[in-house]
Amino acid sequence: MAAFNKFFASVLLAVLYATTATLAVPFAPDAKYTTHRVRNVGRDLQIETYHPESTYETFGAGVEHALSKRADATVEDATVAYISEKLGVSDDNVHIRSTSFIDGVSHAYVQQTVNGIPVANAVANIAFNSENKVVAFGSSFVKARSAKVSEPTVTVEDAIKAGEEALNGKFVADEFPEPSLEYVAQQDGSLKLAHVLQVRNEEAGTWYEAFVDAHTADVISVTDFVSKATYRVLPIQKQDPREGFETLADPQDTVASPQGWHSDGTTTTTTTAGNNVVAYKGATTATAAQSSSGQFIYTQSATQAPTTAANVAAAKVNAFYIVNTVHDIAYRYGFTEAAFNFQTNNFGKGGRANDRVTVSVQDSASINNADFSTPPDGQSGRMRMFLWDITNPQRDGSLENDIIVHEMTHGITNRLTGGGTGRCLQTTEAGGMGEGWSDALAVWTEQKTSSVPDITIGSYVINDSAGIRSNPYSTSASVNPLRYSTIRTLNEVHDIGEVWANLLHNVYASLVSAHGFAADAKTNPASTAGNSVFLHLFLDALALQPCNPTLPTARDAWIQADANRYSGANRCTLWRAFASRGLGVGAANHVDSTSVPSGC
Ligand SMILES: *[C@@H]1O[C@H](CO)[C@@H](O)[C@H](O)[C@H]1NC(C)=O
Ligand SMILES: [Ca+2]
Ligand SMILES: [Zn+2]
Repeated sequence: MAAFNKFFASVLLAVLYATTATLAVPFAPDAKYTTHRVRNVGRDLQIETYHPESTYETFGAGVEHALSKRADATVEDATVAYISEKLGVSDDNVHIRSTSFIDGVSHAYVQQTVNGIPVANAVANIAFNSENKVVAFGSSFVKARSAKVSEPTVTVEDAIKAGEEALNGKFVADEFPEPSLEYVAQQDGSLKLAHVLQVRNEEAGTWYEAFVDAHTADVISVTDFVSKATYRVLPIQKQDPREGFETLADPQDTVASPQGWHSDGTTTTTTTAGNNVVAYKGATTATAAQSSSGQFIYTQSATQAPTTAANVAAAKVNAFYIVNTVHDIAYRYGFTEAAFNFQTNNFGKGGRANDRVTVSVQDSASINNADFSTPPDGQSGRMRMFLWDITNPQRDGSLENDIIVHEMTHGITNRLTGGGTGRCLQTTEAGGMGEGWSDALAVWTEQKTSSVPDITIGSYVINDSAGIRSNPYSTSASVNPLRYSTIRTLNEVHDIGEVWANLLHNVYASLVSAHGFAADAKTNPASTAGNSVFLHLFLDALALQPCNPTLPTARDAWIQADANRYSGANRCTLWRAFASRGLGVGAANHVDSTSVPSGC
């Protein structure tokens, strides 16, 4: 019944959108992509969340800050000095939430505070290059006009009850952080005081951070930790034979995982449970066991149901291998403990520990999909892989590497953007880009040579070579016609993601054309090949970009990442690639520009 209601509500919403679209303001929702997101949550509740727009400036070789001349000034001091001067706020309003250091660039992520209380949706991020100059600054600080000091009149207990009721889930006291008080900036400039607490519903697959008004007990905003992949199913067509299984010896990268994949330095397992990942079906204790000969060998049978014991084990082993491998690759390129990654033991290298990724294979909660929830640094990322019932026997998402990589990338992008809060890819446009990065990294891992073929996602699970997106990713505009301006006609995050992923596909092709391809890029970040350059800029830009980026601000972060790491050597290559699909100089509000800066 609940499912029916939900379905009905979404149909209704679709009809309303359609009606609006035929009226005088066809693209009215467009401007709101960058600051809003409308969500249907819980029982008959629709919440429109507001994120003040992030301003974003990048400074190429960098600009001085007030403490530039002071050799002993810390990143924290320099950040407070820069922001208080730049935004005309007092030092007390600038609270450093986290810092990270990635290959010569120091990042600080900042929360605006008022009366000593954080303003949840008012944040800033700043980056300093190796010469201690400011290279990027993003801010959604607000002018806090009406913030009279007020004690909450709703108790924490009542707020929990209200959040659970409204969002149809549970606050899990022994697992979730203690509720805290934060302000939520409203569009009219006022601040509302809220109890902040997490609410999860295992069956429905929801996991929210709820902002419960501390005076009215209304849920006034949510952070949605779940990135859902709602795969579109296409009519069945012919399919190429799939690539076969291989037996790999010691695939772990011991630079990224110093204790290997089965030890956290204290406990060593002989199962698909380790420092970065636990892969299981049903319960975290139901992991695939290593045989006495030290091998995880389970032969998958394509003609039998995925639920046979051997097939379940093969799925757990493959998911474990892929998530660990993505951990290791991303680690090499900057997604380390101090940059808010997912590990049980951080080996004293900073960041919050005890947050390895949990991977539930053949999760029974759903079908034909997969999802990834990214709570803040210090709480495990949660991946759920489902079966697909388009074929007979059913197919298992855990055996399609691009789906696993796509899901894991949600964890990377949600953690690196905004400094580990999990709060900074929440607007429609930023959420759409989240889907795009996930496809783009999945595609990156599958590249084998310097040729850049057209490529699809999800073709195995639906047994259709066309895959689950509307077009293959392609350098040919006739194969994939998506441009920046296409977003005007789109409402759904995966559709928006296709635009960004195809832009990145073209950026990738340009860099590989300029610098070639290295087969060892996954473990050699020192490579100068184009695929390595691409992945550096990909991760560097995530840490540099503002909270809730747009396509133009994310593009600027790529250009700045190149200035930081390669002294701008790829500036024109990047601009030309972005401009080729409408994201050139001056592209704004989903209006294309094919211009590149003078000199390019
Ligand atoms: C996949 O599609 C092909 C072509 O339509 C079909 O012959 C084959 O039986 C399908 N495989 C499964 C497992 O459904
Ligand atoms: Ca962590
Ligand atoms: Zn996704």
